[in-house]
Amino acid sequence: MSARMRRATVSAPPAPGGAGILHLGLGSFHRAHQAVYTAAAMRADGGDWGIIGVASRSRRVVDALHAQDHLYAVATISPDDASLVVPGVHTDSYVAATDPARVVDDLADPRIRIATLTVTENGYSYSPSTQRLDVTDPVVAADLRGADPRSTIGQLARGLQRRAALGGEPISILSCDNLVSNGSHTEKLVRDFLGELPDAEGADVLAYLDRAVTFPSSMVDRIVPATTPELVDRVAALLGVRDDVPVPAEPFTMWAIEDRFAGGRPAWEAGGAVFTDEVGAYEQLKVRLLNGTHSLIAYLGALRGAATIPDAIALPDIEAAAAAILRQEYEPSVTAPAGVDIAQYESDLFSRWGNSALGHRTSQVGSDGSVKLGQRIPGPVLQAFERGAFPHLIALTVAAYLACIAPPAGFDPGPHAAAMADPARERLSAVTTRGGRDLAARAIVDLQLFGEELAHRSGFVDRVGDLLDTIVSRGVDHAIADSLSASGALAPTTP
Ligand code: CS2
Repeated sequence: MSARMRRATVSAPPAPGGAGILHLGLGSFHRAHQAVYTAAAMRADGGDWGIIGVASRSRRVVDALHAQDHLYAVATISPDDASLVVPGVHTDSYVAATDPARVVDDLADPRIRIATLTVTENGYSYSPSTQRLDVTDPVVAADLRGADPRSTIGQLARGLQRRAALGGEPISILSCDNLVSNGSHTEKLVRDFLGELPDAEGADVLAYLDRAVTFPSSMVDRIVPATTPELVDRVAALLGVRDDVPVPAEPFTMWAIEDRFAGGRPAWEAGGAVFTDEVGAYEQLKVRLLNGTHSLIAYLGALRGAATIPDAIALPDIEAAAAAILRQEYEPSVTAPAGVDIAQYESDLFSRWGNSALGHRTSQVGSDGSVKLGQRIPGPVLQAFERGAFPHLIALTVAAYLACIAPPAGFDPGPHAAAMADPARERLSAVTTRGGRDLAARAIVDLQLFGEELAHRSGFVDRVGDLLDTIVSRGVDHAIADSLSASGALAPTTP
């Protein structure tokens, strides 16, 4: 982070009107995105839309927020500017793991009219192979048996069940995670949960859902790296008080939301949110062009020793691979929403990834690939085959992912890959393979990490395996050059 912090804007003290929103997933992204839009909405239009923030397990942010009257700073950072805002919209916070019953109580409280979610792709207990709620997950199974719920879907379902019993006030559940059709996805999983309950328990709630609960979809976008000790010091110097949990974020921010709110909503448009019927198109654009390419940059970058996304995209062959995947493999798979200029969107992406002041780590973007890639790649792969094209760069993304998360014996993917967390790491590492094709088959065919349809594309599976072998035996730069030349894209000239 190089730019000097210049301005601080502190908004009014926390939500004087009280809380109308319960937010599950009190991480950095929520605090730099939805909270900022909500502060703008309340400044413009008032309303009792304060937010009760629920962290899933960690006490760190909750303890700090309690000690700081729920005030914290968002630092907007670019190479030539940096500024602070203090949203001041949280009225309370707690940890779901230590207070699971309270989540149910809050969801049933008629003052709460929206529940928002940023629980990551991994937080939905979705099984790509059965395409429904993963009822074999022990946490979900315990929630179904009636324990205080600990899975997000269990919390929502049990909260809605209680709310139905207490009078059935309208509420909306708004997913803000990078999932295609995140609203209907969440609704389906909640209905799966309720459908597993004995008839007498489930039926009334399902009728309540039909009558008074909506699940709007939304597309969220803002690059939010993890907080560093350096940021904490810089924010303290500017504010003159210590904030233990400031959040760094890029200047760009976007939120496209379907306007279907059962119990009202804040005037989020005051913060620049777009209310639109085209959320699906926004989501596809973002999840494929931004997130899909982001994954490619993160895995290739980590294998090349790059700690951050800007370091990775500064390498000419990774930049060429990013341009090729964007233009040849992701762009043909999307339809731009009205008013969005794809060429401009793509050129903005390169500046956003290149924001060297942010320090967004390859290990952060590369984490949880087994769940993230399932949102980002299967649609574009299948669409490429329909067009008669072969998605070489998407195959390279998966090969690089496997090289990072399940490195074959004797291959060291380096420290940035080792720092990537992934729920499938153990399942993938446990396989003894005779080579890349075996490992690719294990991930794509046996575990169906990326859904059922890709499992039948043996040409794709084999190509992933072969690229993985190339990474291991000849190096990632050879695999990049091979994919670029196979896709007909020009490889950069090496000095
Ligand atoms: C990233 C996203 O970690 C990742 O997988 O692609 O978190 C990305 O930074 C955000 O979606 C940007 O809105």
